[in-house]
Amino acid sequence: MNPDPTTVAVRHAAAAYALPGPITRIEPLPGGHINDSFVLTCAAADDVERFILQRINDRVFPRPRDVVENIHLVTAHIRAGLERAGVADIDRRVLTLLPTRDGRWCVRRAGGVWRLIRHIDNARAPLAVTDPHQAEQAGLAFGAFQRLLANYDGPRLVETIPDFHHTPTRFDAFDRVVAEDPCRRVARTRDEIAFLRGRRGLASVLLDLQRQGHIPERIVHNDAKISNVLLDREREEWLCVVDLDTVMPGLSLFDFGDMVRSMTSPSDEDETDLSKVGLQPELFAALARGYVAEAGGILTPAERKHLVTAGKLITLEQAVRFLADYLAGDRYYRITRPDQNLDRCRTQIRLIESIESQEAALQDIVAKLF
Ligand code: GN1
Ligand code: MG
Repeated sequence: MNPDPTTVAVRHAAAAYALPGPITRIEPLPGGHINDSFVLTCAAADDVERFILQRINDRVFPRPRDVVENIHLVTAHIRAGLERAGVADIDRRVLTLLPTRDGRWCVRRAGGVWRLIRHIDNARAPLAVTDPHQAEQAGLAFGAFQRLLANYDGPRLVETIPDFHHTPTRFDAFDRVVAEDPCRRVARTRDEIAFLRGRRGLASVLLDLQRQGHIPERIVHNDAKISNVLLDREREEWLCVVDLDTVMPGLSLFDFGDMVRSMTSPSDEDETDLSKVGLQPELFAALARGYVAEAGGILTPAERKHLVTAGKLITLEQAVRFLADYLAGDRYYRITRPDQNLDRCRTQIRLIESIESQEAALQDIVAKLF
């Protein structure tokens, strides 16, 4: 039997690396919307070793070399900080990007650009938050990530996707696709379009604060969702954050906002039963507690003040992005069923409504943390 083309491509890319032994298993790693990821199991001296080999989507990241260079700079800085702090088990507390045989951070093979990282065993990344403990752990993980990078002093990271969290620009792109309506989907999404446009005033709030000098540029993750947090499988405690593709200069509030978006409703991003979607104050409180415990010390007064606003804003931005992609014909986010991007947009809208209806109570929760 001939191996399928994907297996051939994976093996071809893997051959660029000095693995400890022959590959005994290749499994796709599900979850992401953008890249293709595979878990490789290799025979090693007396056991097996696992790795994650990923093909970077170069429609989304046109300069994959910049992506891996950013990841190298950031993980090396975090590793050094953990070493100085005497943290145990460092290989489980930060990703390890592995070089090719000729010392590069990625390799072009089989029509794609690939990179390899060490797999962290006995860990899992939840798809949705189920209880406050998990929300707190995720807050700690991303808070620590920001704290460890606050004293980064290397070369400025490349903006691999310019204006990634520039919400007004996202709205402009959305307007263009609504006007064009290439798939004739506007008529059936009038309500969603009106909802999002009604909140356009929110789009520039954080960027205005940055322009006025109230919130600083930092190095942030930019995709701070629950499925990018690794928890130890037995202890259910945070280990590190993963998926560092979009680590770039940005605002701390982009990450906190994405956490609110993805960690305060115990539902999947594409849930179709909207009665299951809504911000639960206990999850929000646990998330904010964890985040502030790690990152509180680096936050400016304006960053502290806008934590709730950030949640609403990043959820709005994500709704705009999902709906824009739905209207464009699902060209950016991978889908596994029709209307999935519309469903994703609807969960975000439901969440915005839920945040709006509880805003004062959420502000009280935050105020008590400082
Ligand atoms: C995308 O591929 P994935 O799932 O890590 C997206 C994020 C979105 C997220 C929504 C490069 O991330 O911005 O917030 O989906 N990444 C990119 O789930 O666009
Ligand atoms: Mg991502």
